[in-house]
Amino acid sequence: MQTVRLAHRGRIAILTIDNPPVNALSAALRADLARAVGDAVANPAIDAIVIAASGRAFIAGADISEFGKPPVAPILPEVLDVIENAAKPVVAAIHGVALGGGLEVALACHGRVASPGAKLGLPEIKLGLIPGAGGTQRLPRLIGAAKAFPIMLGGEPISAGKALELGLVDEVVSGDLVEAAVTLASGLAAKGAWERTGERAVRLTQVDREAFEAQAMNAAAKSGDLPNVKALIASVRNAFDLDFAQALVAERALFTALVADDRSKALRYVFFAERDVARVPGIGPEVKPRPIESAAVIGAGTMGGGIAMCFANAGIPVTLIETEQAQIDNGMNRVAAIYEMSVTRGSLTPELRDRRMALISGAVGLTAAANADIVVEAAFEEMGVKLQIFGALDGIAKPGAILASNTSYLDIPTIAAVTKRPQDVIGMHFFSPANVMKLLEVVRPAGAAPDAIATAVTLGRTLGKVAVVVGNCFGFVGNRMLAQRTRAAERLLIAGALPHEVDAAVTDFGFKMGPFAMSDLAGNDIGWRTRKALGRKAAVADALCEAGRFGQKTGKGYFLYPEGARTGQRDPEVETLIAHVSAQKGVTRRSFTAEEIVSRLMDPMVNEGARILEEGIAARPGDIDVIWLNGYSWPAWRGGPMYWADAVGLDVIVRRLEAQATETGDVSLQPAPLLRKLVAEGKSFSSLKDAAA
Ligand code: 3H9
Repeated sequence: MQTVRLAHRGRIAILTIDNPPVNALSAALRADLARAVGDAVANPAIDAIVIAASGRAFIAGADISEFGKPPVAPILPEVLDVIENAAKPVVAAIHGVALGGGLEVALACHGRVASPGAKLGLPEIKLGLIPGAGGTQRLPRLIGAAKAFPIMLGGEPISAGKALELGLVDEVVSGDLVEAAVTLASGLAAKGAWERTGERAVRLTQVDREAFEAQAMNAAAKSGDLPNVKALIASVRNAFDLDFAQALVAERALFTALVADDRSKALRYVFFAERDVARVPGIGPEVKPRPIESAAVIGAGTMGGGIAMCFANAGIPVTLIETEQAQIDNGMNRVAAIYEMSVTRGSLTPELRDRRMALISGAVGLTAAANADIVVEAAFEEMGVKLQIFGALDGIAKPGAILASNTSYLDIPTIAAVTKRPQDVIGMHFFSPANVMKLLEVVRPAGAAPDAIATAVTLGRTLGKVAVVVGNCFGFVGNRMLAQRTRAAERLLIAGALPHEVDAAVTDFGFKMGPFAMSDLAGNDIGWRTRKALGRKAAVADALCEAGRFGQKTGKGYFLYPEGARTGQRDPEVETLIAHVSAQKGVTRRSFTAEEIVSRLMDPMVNEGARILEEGIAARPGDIDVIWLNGYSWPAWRGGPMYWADAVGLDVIVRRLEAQATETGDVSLQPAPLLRKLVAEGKSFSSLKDAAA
C-alpha cells in the first residue's frame, strides 16, 4: 500500500501522508516519504514541496511497535537528511498532532505552518527515550536550548499558538492549511533561499547555554539516575559543543542505547497495554454507547465531590445529591476549595474555575436524579445503604439511565437485583482523589447490557480516565490484589521486619509510598472495619487500631506524626508492640533484605493476579498492569505486577510462593493453577493475549 499520495498545485508537489490510524513512521512510510521527496526534487516541473497528512494526526511519531526489532532502512534520520538537504524548499502542513519523529519531520523541513488546533511535542522521554531523529539538535537550533529543553524533558505537547510564539512554526492558519503551506513554499522557491534548521546557530548563545545548564542541573537533581534524562542533557549540551553532524551521530548512539534499556521496554509495553484495555471482549464496534449529557452523583463526601468534579471538568452538568442541605454545602465548599487551590497554583484560570463550578449543582433528595443520563452512587460503603438507594432510584431514574455504584468491594448483582433494570446497573470504581487519579474500574456483572459497559468505557475516556473493564468479585481487581499485599506486609512484621524497613524496600522499588505510610494516610480504621465485617484478624494492625492509632489523622499509626507532620517517624512503642505479637505467636524474629521484602509482598499479589485471570475477572495480564499503574502508582518503568513477574521469571515466583506456603502453613500462598500451568509450558503471562476470551 502506498503511504504517501502525490498531488500537484501548479509547480508545488503536495505529498500527503496516509498511514492510518495516526500516520506513525513505519518502515513503509519512511521509504515512501524519502522516495516521494527524492522524486519531487528530481522533477523539473516542481519548484517546492509540501508535506501534509490525512486523518486525525499529522504524524504521531516513530512506529513504537518497531522498537527493539532490527532497524529497517531507511531509518528516520536518513529520511530527514533527504528532506533537509533537498535542493528545493520543503514545508510541513501540520494538523492534529505532530509528536516525536512527527515533529522531527517538521523540524527538518524549511518552513512549518500549523492549524490552530495542532499540538506539537517531543514525548520520547515518556517512553524512556530521547528524540532520536535530530530533535535534540534541531529544536534547540530553532528556538534556543533553554526553550527546547523543557519541551523534551516534560514531554507534553504545546499548542500551535505557543509554537508560533516560540518560533517553532512560521504561521498558524485558520483557513486552508495546505494552501497556506503552498504559498509559503512558493515564496521560498521564488526567493531561491531557505534555511536548513541544522545549519542555524543563532539561538545557541552563551546566555542560552547558561539558562539551559541551570535547567539541566535542576533536572538531574530531580530525576536521580534516570538514563533518559541524563542522555537528554548530554545530547542538548552537544548542540553547543559539537558540530551538527557529530551531534546527530551522538544523539543516535544515546537513543539506540535507551531503546535497549529495560525501563524503556517496560514503558513501551505500558503504552500498548493502556490501548489494549479499550478492546473489551464481547463488545465490538457495533455496540454503541448511550449519550451522556447530564449526570447525578449521590453522596457529597470526598469521593462524591471528586467524581462530580470529573464530570464538570469534562463539561458535563452534574447534580450532587445528599440527604441534607448542610452536607451539600460542605461538599460544594470542598470542591470550591480544590478548584481555588488550582487557581492559586496557576494550573486553572479563574474563568475555567467559574465555568466548572457553574456545572455542579446541589440538591436534596434522590428525585433530583430523575433527568440524569447517568447516576453514580458514592454513598456510605454499606450494602444496606446501597440497596435502599438503588431501590429508590429504580422508581426515579429515567429509562435507559446508567445506574453505577462507586463501591470498592460490594457485590454489584446484589445491588442490581433490587431494581427492575439490572441490565443498566454496573460498577464504576473511581480512585481517590477521584479528580486526580486516572484509573476507573468499570465493573461488569454478568447481567449488564453491553451498551451500558460501552457507555461507561466511553465516558471514562471523556472524563480523562483509563477505564478498565473488570468482572464482579470482592474488591474487583485492584483492591483484591492489594489485600494480598496488606496481608503479606502484616506477615513480614510478625516474622521480623519493621514498618520503616518494609516501606523503604517498597519506595526503593519505585513506589512513592510504602504500604504502612499509605495505610496511615488512608486511615488504619478502614481496614479494621472491613476485617471486622469479614471476621478476619490481623494481630498487629488490630492492636494498633485498638490503641487508637488510626494513622495521620490521629497523629500516630504505624509511624508517629508529631504536630501534623506528613512524613512519619519510627515509633519505639510500635516496634515493641510488634515484637510482643511475634513472641505471642512463638515466632523467632529475623531480619529481611529489601529483596526478600519485595518478593514477599509482590509474589502473593501476582498469585492473586493469576487467579483473577483464571476466573476471567480481568481480560488480560496487561489490564491488571494498567490498573496497578494508574490506580496504585506502580512505577511505570517496571511495567506493572504481571510484567514484573514475567521479568523475574514465573518459575522463580512459583518456587518462592511454595516456600512461603510451607513456611507459614497458609495454603492461599500455594501457586495458582494458572501459574503452575504457565511454568510447566515454559510460558509467561505475556503469552496470554485474551485470558477471558
Ligand atoms: C519517536 O518518535 C522516536 C523518534 O524521536 C526517533 C525515531 C528514530 N506507534 O492513543 P490512541 C496506535 S517515539 C505505533 O488510542 P488517540 C495506538 O497503539 C514516538 N502505534 O488514539 C492505537 O492502536 P490501536 C513518539 C501508535 O487519538 C492507535 O494508534 N510519539 C503510535 O487517543 C490509536 O492510538 C509518541 O509517543 C505510534 N507512535 O491518541 C506518540 N501512536 O487502535 C504516541 C499511536 O490498535 N501516541 N499508535 O490500539 C499518542 O500519544 C497517541 O496515540 C496519539 C493519538 C495522541 C497520537
